[in-house]
Amino acid sequence: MESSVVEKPESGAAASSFTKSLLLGEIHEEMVFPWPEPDAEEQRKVRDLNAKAREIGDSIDHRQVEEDRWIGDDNIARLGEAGLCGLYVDEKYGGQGLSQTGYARVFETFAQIDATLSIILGVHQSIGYKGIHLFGTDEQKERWLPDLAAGRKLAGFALTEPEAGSDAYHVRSRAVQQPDGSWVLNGEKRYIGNGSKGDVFTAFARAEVDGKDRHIALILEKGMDGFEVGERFDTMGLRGNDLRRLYFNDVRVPAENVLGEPGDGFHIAMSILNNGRIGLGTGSVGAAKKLIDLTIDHVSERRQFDQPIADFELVQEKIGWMVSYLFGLESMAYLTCGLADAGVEDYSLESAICKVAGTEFLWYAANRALQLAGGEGYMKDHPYEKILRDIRIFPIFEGANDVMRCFIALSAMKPVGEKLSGLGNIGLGDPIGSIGVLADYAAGRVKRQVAPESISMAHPELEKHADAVSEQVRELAAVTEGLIREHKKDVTFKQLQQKRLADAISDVYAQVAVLSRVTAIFADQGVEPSGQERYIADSFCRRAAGRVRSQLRQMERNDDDRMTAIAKLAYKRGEYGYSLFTD
Ligand code: MYA
Repeated sequence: MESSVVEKPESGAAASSFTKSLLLGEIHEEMVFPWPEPDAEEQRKVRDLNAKAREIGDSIDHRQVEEDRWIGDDNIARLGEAGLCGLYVDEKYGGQGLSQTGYARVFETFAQIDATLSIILGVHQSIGYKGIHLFGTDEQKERWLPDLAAGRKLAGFALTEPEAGSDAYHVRSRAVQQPDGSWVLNGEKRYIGNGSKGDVFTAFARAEVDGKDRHIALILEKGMDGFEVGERFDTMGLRGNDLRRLYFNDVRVPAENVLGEPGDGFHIAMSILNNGRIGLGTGSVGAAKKLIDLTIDHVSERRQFDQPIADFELVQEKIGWMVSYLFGLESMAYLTCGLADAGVEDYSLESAICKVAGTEFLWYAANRALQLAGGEGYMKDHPYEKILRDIRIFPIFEGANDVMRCFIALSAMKPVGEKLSGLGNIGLGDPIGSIGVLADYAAGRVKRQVAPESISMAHPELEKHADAVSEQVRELAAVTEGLIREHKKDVTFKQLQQKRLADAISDVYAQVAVLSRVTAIFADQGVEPSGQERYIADSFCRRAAGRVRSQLRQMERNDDDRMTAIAKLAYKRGEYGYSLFTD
């Protein structure tokens, strides 16, 4: 697990992850205050790149891309020449050298242009060659990054297999080391973006390393003997995304194509995905902005019952919800970019939170935007149906949202076990085992020393919300301990409780992000002139606090047993099984 440590100045206590420390009842506010301001020079660069992206994007017929099922090699070349294929790559390799924040800000623009374009460029940079950037040797970077950054070559990310989707650990592809140090790879991948267009793929396989069954990350190149690009998938949306099967038949991979150390493959895959998931969060921010803009135009112009439909309360409520929720989402997505830019290595939970919250918000926002567009929204000559088709996969790929929720909850519980390691034999690499020890410990009623913490760095005008968040963190810590005490090791099977915990953590993190951002806005513009931001922040925090309360309450009082029993009975019947009268 990633383990960068940020020192807490006052107490000397350290946190490896802001969000993980919340379940310990700790708020390491120095990690999230002050708000991470983007660098001025980089802002100029980003504006320039965004203008080029819009110019190219406007010249592409995105419906035609659906028909052609590819954006066109000429357009890839143009995007590359404009510097849009190597956004974070070091300038010495021909890239733009953007930070995570700058990268995300350009991806917002891609998302406003078109989802297929975003995904082709996202597969390429967010995950395709990210591993080379993060883990590559100087030689590997020099060999591959210049062509990839210039768009002369495209990259892909080959993790998913027929039998290993969410359960990525259990990939079946296998690499076997040869006496000359090279590896021979066999296996099959599926749903691989840029499949037949990609020249360079980061692929993952099992491998025996030092007598242990581990994972390895390999850089594959088009044209390697035995590397076969398979059939293309026909998809609901993102129809220009070249999604393929890949087959590896005795592919000989030279030792210099191994990424990182053999054995570290799973860690490398997860690190790439942690980074990629932020991109999906900030991409969702960009796409949602476009939807809000389209919807405001429509409701302002469309008249019914003798007035613009914008004047109806039921319309205003939808727009108000979209704007305030997006402000919260944007705040937490860019706070997470700030964590990555500050060198906090473990932002795994925050990026998963952004992925889940972003992709679900975008889905509901697109659905509401289509609803407000009325009959027109359903028509193919309007943008909504394509947007809905294109974004439907977002809650599924890069970590299915339910799986991400369980990951968030279980990973957030892990530091509780780590904190107690001095008190018992707790395996820190085994969160589940740790929970068992913790349960015994909690049942033994040993008193933990958890210093109640609060937010002190928010602007005084935001004190009410800061206090509310501090209280929610205390409740989160208490509820988590209660959960573990009640279920002991079985807490790993309590997915409904994990979901509630994950959603509560997400809403606490979002409130913190909003407080940090608005504190910076107050400092910059003054409180009075920031009335609108204050109003939005106030509404967002109130609603988020309400959701946290509701999740925590449902942990005590719910009908989970009934719901799971109804499902099991339905499985037994093998069908719904009821009708007014039989056919
Ligand atoms: S690419 C394919 C995406 N696939 C996935 O995301 C797979 C999902 N599965 C997983 O993430 C893992 O298997 C889970 C863990 C989470 C389920 N960071 O025992 P474990 C460590 C760091 O819990 P499992 C695609 O879709 C963990 O601590 N470490 O593992 C294309 C432990 O380490 P240690 C992590 O139960 C999309 C070890 O691993 C992480 O098997 C294209 C084992 O952990 C982590 N996150 O499952 C998108 N997780 O032993 C393009 C686990 O040391 C987008 N670990 O304690 C472009 C954007 C464009 C935007 C456009 C908008 C319009």
